[in-house]
Amino acid sequence: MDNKAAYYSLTGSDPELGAVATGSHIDAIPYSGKYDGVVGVLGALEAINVLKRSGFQPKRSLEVILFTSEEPTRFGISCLGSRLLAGSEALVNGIKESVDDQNTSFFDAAKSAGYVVSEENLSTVILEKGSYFSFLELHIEQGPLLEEEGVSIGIVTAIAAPASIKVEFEGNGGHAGAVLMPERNDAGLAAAELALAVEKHVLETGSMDSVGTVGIIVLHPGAINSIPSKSHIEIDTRDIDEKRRDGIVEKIHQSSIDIAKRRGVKLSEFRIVNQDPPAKCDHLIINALEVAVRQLNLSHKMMISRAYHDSLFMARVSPMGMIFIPCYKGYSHKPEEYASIEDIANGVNVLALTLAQLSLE
Ligand code: HGY
Ligand code: MN
Ligand code: MN
Ligand code: MN
Repeated sequence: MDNKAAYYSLTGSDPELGAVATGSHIDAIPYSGKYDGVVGVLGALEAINVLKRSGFQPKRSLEVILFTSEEPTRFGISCLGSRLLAGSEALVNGIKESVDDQNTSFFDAAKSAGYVVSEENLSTVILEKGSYFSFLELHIEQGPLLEEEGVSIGIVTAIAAPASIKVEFEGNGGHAGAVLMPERNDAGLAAAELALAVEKHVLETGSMDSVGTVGIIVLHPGAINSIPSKSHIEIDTRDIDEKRRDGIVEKIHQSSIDIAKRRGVKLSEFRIVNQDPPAKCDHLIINALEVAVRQLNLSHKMMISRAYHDSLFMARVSPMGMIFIPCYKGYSHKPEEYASIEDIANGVNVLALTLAQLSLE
């Protein structure tokens, strides 16, 4: 695999063999923390440095990948870089229209960050299946279990299936004083009702693994004394069970149609931005991780990842594994996010030992 996707590497004695890669992302959602993703990028660099400093000679090359735009907040789709690497032709086409909230296109943003990419050559980013022998990502848990149970390392067995939906309602709007209640078709109330419907459909599954969030509701014109004539809602729903998650998406769609009808508003958009399958972690990598945690005498537990990661898409290119470390009260996607230097060091040591094992396979 040539180095265009790898910014840092340790060449193997047999560089023709599929490399072992590791990495994560450094972008973050607004008003959030400093550890989500970054631990997996700096940790990858340090793990390879540790192996270099120790004079370790891998058979398979080791590569670090820094994925762009893992968070959906800038260009409207999650894991943009790893999706492209994993071969999403739909994204190759869709990304051409994408602009951020400063009206900067993806290509302009990529060029200003030094990437040499254009509409013509974007497809060349796509990796052949099997381009890597394995891919491994170190990440904070973004949940409370490891800290609560006093466990040092999480060995991830599977990553939950995420879906995101954009909905728009339109009504007549009008004067907040002069339009009497029976005359109204309030797009804002339609959005509010849909948000509660999302919660209802998620809870209805009866499974703790089903989650749903309405993180964005925008009302137009956004004046206290004007009835919303437009509402824009963004919904995130996930489950480790894909079928159950798809059932939630279907019910949300049906509720959008029913609410629009009942309230006399127009459902002007119902767009599923992504509806991804879950991913299973590879047994060879899980076993290598268990060997590493035992060698380091670290407590560990098998667990699923409720957050999605670039690994969810790298699993489409090569066998994948993830290492979790505890984070303070499980906080993430908020400024209080924190991981201790000891926990990060544990994660990097497990990563280095596992990369070394896999590179000798
Ligand atoms: O939302 C997620 O699961 C990830 O942290 N971006
Ligand atoms: Mn995140
Ligand atoms: Mn992340
Ligand atoms: Mn075990």
